[in-house]
Amino acid sequence: MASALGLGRRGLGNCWPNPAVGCVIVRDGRVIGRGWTQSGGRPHAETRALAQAGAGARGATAYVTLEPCAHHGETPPCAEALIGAGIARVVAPLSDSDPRVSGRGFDMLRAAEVEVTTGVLAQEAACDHAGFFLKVDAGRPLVTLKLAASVDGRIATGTGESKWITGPLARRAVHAMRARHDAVMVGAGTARADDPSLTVRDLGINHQPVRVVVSRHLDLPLMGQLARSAGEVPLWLCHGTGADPDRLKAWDGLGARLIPCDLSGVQIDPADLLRQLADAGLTRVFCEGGSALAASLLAADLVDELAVFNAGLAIGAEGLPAIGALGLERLAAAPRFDLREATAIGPDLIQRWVRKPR
Ligand code: AOF
Ligand code: ZN
Repeated sequence: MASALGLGRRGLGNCWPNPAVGCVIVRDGRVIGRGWTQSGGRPHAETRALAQAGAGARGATAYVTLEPCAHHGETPPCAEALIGAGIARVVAPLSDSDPRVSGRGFDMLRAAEVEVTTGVLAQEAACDHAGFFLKVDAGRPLVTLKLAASVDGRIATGTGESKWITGPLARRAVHAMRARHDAVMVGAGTARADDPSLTVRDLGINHQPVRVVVSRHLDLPLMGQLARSAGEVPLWLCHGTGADPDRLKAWDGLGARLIPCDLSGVQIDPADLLRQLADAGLTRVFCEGGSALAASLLAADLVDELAVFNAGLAIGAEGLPAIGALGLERLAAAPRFDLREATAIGPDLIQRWVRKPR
């Protein structure tokens, strides 16, 4: 199962709207088939592993990281394919919460006298499928908030200088993180200040996450990196209702997808923003700031994980804070996270924090 989970993770960031499932088929102690959910979500993991295993699948055990599907979608049900291939036993950690599946895959297998074992490495699998489960169960994607800051949590000097706080190795790690998410998201302030391209580069990875820019008024430079690449790498602009029609038209002409979102007060409602992104199929969103968008997501308690990079320099109170005002009065109201990992990366420190169970 650990090996199947490893394979499944290869699909993270590349198989949305589907979960990144892995499958290993074993017979007489030998691996005879391996598969994972392919780009765009199909073929499913089991299809690939069964194709490799061929006739050897008869009597074999399939380790799958999620309940095999039971529905006729664009492909026939994987449970049916496993039965048809003569698989004797299926080991799967969790049932699939997609209402078209949810227990029916296991039922189909048991009805065909395939032995079913569940629960193996269920926590690990739940973690890998967290984005997919959130999309199905809560109607929003998993949100990882990245903060790359000085030791005192600043992302730029008072005059706006921000390049570079962290070193090249940390920035490379950011690119690898982008690749494991369906989308990279920033606020309009960051898009204007940094003119980022928000692509994955120099890692030998071919797929690109969707770029999402949140901009109430759509006041983004029409000559920048995002505009220049809008025809090649997907660019989704989440704007407030009432954005200037000329700007909407210009971005539409450049190939951007326009997503109108509700407002809450003066800003885009973060809950509506995430609902729209999940409706569009996203399961994992990597938010790279800036401080206003980070604060709006944190204040609404919509951040599941933090990827914090700290560099060994102090910027001081006149610098721009990584997280804007949260309007907190009491510590008890602060969103809290558990530390999962802290590692030195070149001269910097990288930490992974996961939202405490509520
Ligand atoms: C599996 N193996 O590798 C994946 C599964 O739209 P479809 O027909 O591709 O079905 C999508 C659903 O299939 C998805 O919502 C989830 O329930 C399941 N994903 N199932 O047996 C896989 N990726
Ligand atoms: Zn399937």
